Amino acid sequence: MTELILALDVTDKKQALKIAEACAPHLDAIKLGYPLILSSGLSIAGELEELDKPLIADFKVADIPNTNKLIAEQVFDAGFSSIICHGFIGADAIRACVDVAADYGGACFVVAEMSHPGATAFFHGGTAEKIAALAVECEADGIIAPATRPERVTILREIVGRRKILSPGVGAQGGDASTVAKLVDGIIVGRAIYEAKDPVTAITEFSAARTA
Ligand code: FNU
Repeated sequence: MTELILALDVTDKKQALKIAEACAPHLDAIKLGYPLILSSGLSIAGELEELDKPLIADFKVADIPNTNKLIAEQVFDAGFSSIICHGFIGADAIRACVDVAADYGGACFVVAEMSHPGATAFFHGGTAEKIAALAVECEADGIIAPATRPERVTILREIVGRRKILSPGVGAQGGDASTVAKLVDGIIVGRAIYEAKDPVTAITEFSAARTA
């Protein structure tokens, strides 16, 4: 079954914890990024750990190898089980994240192609394909590929084989859950769940779309 991952980009800490608690039983993982961590601090990961769901740190790490290593260590020490890094940074800088993830028994996902409209300016023309190949070469656990472009996910799948593909862009960005769920290992959904009147009902719909 394709995993369902909540992007918890809620900047009010209380509200974030409330939504996470209500949604957790229906989720496979929770992804945290700059919006929540900058507003609430990295220690929010420790509080969310109580929900017993894997936590993915979406920092899209994109620095030199040593800095990436230091960032990744902070992330895994805080209780995350996965980290997302950019791919255009090259093999040595990706490997820094992959190695720290492996040391902690965690996972590293590499952004191969982003989901927003402007992403096509740089990721198309062979770049996303090169990054996906690099992710495999660096033994990353998987890639991030856009739910907004299922045809691109199919192309990237040919490159990464059985490595995981996690796909954001479902719902608010226009990606269709049931189309993408057939192509990837995990769909990432943010606003369509946390901005819904009833997030749990919204999750149930996304959950059903995975098997439709
Ligand atoms: P929602 N995200 C994304 N596209 O949307 N990490 C990417 O290419 C990517 C991401 C994240 O639109 C985005 O930052 F690499 O509200 C947000 O946290 O459903 C989530 O995926 C999508 O949120």
